[in-house]
Amino acid sequence: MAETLILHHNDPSPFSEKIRVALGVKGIAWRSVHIPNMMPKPDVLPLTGGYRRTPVAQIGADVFCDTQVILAEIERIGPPPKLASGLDWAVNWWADRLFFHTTMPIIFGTIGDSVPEAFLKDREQLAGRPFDPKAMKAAVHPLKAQWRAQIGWLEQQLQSNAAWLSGFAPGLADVAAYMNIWFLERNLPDVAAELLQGMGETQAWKARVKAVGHGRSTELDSKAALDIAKAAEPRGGIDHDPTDPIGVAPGGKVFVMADDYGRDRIEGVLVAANPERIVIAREDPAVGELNVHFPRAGYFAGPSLSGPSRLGGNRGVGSVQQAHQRPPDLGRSS
Ligand SMILES: N[C@@H](CCC(=O)N[C@@H](CS)C(=O)NCC(=O)O)C(=O)O
Repeated sequence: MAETLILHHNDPSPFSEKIRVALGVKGIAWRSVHIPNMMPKPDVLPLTGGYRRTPVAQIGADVFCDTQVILAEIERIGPPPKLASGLDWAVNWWADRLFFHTTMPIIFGTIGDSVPEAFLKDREQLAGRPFDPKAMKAAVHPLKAQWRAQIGWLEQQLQSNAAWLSGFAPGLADVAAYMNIWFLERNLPDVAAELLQGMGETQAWKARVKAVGHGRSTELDSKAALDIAKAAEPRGGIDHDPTDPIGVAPGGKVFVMADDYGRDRIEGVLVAANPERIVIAREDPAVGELNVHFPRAGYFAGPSLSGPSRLGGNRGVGSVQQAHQRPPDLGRSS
């Protein structure tokens, strides 16, 4: 049971769909906790220390923030073949950032008028700047051409005798690219059909990825997930790289925050930092002691400037109250 992955997700979330399909590729059993698609998220933040984005995963008392580390865990616990080969992680980065930021404004620029005000306000808080469907509307036309250009790369790869972007079996490149097509198609099926015209290999591949499914999931109540965390011990044995640029030894107090949106500052005690991930220890009355894992690409991390450097005797370090602090020196205006 300790190695069962619990996914905190919701149906419309494209990043969640990426993980659901990755679980399908590996064919592993998982537990499904449905979380709100906007704040408040009272049963998520005690696990994450303030990270609010979707999805989040949990294995016992280890919590994984961001699809990069969730995918790395799926790779670790799932059976062969490997999910990631070649430059799949770089493809995943392109799909998360560049392709997603082409897809998302096409959707919200088109349906913006019908999006509830509360959702727009939430996304404004998430982005730290206006979430402006009117500006996105103006960008829809030029972005459609850019979206199709990126689909053209998939089409070329699939024409070169490959059933999958990752090679001979479905893998990370497939689930990452698919996420964006799924997101557009779910919200704007006509636009997706228009932009996929003539992309026959991509359409056939899309059907193959869809047929992979989501693996075997069983529902779990969000409170039960908190209880599972509380009853478990954070796992050990995570490699620390003493040459890591963070320059903090395990046991030092650190912060982690996303570099793009949802830049909530998460505080904790360094467990390990390596090129793949940074793991911090936190404690919260609702869940006890946890390890919280973040990827390195796309996150700032560094020594925490204030406060004690040890977790012991300091319950609530990195607790939800600190979640919305933004260090002025690390803010990005775009
Ligand atoms: N880099 C993150 C991005 C996740 C992300 O942007 N998720 C969206 C939903 S798909 C989100 O968090 N939206 C706000 C929310 O759900 O509260 C990842 O790979 O997990």
